[in-house]
Amino acid sequence: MLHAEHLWTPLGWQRDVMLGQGAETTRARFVLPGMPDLHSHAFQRAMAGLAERRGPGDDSFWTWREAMYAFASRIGPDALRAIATQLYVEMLKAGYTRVCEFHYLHNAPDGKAYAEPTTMSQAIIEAAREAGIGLTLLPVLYMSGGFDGRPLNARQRRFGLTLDAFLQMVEALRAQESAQLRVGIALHSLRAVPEAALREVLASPLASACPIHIHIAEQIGEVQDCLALRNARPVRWLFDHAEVDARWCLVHATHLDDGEMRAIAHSGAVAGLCPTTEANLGDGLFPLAAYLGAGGVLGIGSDSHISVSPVEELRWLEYGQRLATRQRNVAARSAGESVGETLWGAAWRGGRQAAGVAASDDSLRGDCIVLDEAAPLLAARDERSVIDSFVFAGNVPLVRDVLAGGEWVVRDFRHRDEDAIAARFRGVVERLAAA
Ligand code: NGQ
Ligand code: ZN
Repeated sequence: MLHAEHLWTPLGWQRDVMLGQGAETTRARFVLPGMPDLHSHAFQRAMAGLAERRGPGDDSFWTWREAMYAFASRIGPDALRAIATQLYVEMLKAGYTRVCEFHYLHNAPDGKAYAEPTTMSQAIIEAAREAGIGLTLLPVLYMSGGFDGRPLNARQRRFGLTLDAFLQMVEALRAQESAQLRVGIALHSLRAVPEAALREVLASPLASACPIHIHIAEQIGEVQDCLALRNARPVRWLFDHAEVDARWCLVHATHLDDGEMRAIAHSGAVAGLCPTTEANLGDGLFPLAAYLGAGGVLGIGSDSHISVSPVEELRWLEYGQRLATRQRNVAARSAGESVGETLWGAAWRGGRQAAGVAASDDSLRGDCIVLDEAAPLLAARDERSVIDSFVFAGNVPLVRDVLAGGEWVVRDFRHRDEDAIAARFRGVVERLAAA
């Protein structure tokens, strides 16, 4: 059991709360709800830092994507499992207690389906189970290589599924659902899912009551292509062709006009923001202040995993706005409101929604993190200041213990199996580097 002297909830601080199970009671000064990571491509963690060298011309999202495709083509199920397990341990230690895995690496490297089509999904499920992180698995539908419906290129064939194969995969995975495993669906992007397929998926009973995620309007190039071929901007087109509601998570949603921004905010859908990846890939800046002003729901994801840290995502979410507007405390809406608390609470609630799990008091108690009250940075911090110090000033790990799904997976900064998991990861990455 854990005795939390101060437990933060989106409704405010609670005093003297008992959490977790077990006979022995430990004490903690500051406890926060664990953050959901609403957007992950786990395999990309193993190439973090390997695409930061200039190529022959100007680099962009699209040149990064070529490097990513080349890397993806070498990942089989064992490598995926080892990489994802290590990543999920790192997530837990950083304060994420649940992950939405936007999973499109379905087929074998030669592009053919595995004899057991869910082989790669199974690797993700096992990784999450071994790490002890909650998983919302989002099998991805990926059918075409552009807005014009062109076929997949050689490197994209690994991602491709027919509509029937996709629905069968969702159904097979759904049979495994539990408290720690939810299965939603994802449409890779408007580029990758033709209109007719979009309509059919959304009409399927398999999509009726689960999270639905899609990459949208991340790059200006996509907005231009969509305008040219479909006569509408991507977010507008989506709202004109689908009932976008609270089941949906619009990942990135970077390039919005005012009407699109309002449409998302009023729909109750989650804007899935991934600030460190969006910065790394040169995507652009989400209109945060206007969106919060319109009552929009948001959550955060680590996406390419160039960084694995909820505080760094939130920090960059706020700092992007400060740099662009030359103002401070942009995410806080009223006098006296803390930016750190506002963002932690908003991203927790929106993240739970995007993950398809309840955001109740109860759910909070099974997924929470204990801050290191002995850290010099937290000296003389109290209920009013601790979350801002954690979010903005932590440069060393401040997450001491982590409870995920009601179990202690991190104690005293150590994950229960971190050495074996890291050794296996190292072996896989060394083999990939040597190949
Ligand atoms: C992905 N990642 O699917 O991994 C994408 C790149 C694409 C981001 N958008 C590929 N950050 O969008 O076509
Ligand atoms: Zn993504």
